[in-house]
Amino acid sequence: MGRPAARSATVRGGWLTPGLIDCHTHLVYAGNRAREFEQRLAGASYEDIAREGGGIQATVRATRAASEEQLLHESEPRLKRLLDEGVTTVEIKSGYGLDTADELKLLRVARRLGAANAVDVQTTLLAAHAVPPEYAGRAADYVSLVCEEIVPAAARERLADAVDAFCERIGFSPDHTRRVFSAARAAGLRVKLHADQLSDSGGAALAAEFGALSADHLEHASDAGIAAMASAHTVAVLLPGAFYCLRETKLPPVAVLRKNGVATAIATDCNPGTSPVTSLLLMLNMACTLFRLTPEEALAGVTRHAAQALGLTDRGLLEAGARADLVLWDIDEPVELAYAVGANPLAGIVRGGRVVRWA
Ligand code: DI6
Ligand code: FE
Repeated sequence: MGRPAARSATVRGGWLTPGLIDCHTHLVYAGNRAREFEQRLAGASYEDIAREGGGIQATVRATRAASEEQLLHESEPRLKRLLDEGVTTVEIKSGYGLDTADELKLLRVARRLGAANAVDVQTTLLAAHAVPPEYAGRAADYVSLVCEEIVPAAARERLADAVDAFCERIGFSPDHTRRVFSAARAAGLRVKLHADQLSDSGGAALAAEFGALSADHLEHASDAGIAAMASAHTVAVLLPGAFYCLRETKLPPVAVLRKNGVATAIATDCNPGTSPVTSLLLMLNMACTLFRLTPEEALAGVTRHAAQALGLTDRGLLEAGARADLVLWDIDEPVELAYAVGANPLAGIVRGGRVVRWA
């Protein structure tokens, strides 16, 4: 049970940060894709595996077959691992159902996870993640289903806070993405985009054109795309876990993001294929080690800028009037949060002004 922070807790030494925010996850899914890890070690690429019916489609089969209870049961341990490191707000995407009933099932599980745990869950409908097998070769028809049925249903049932799409040569084209975004706009939902992860598909500029909350991945984004994001105040979400697991060599354009003053967030991208990651602190380290962010930039990436990537203005900062979502860390200097690998210096969590964990 929570208790009022001020009365019951005496803050010893250490540092307080805002509650951490993981603004990009796909943590609700069923099944296991550890075998693909072995296939990739043996030389297969992520795209090869996807083209052969593995990858996202393998998780879609397992997720469709799972009941809502099973899905909840399989997903909750992943969420709990994030919470163990001070996450108090998490975004969860659908995208492994790919039909109306199963996409809504996934979003309902995400909402239930939020109700049952000490965390705020923001849900994102990612029905445009892959073309399901029953629409093979008919991507445009599947996009029609997404626009005419799935987006309106998710909005009507208030199950989605935003809409996302995977704009990529193995995902959806810019034209298809535009249709999905127009449907989202008609339903009154903000958009986000998986943009320019594997190739420059013009995703960053497309996200900006629709005033997206964020454009995510961005390894291959062009300078013009980044400039457009700056004008639209679209947040860049960098995902070092996927970069690392895919052994990507093309770095996201961090210098260009800085030069254009684009707010930059960091997230786990927790998913069974490209980022089986449930440690946001590890992402802080990787954002610094791999992408050369400063520890201060990385910390802003999981607090203030992550809140912005979700369109949340009431959190992510320590200031009067903000939600009292706080984490107490047993550290001497903030840089330690990004410096150490495998250490978890969490000493306490306050959520909405109530102590929910005290070591
Ligand atoms: N980009 C990603 O990194 C994940 N989805 C996406 O659009 C990968 C999802 C998976 O492989 O299951
Ligand atoms: Fe993702």
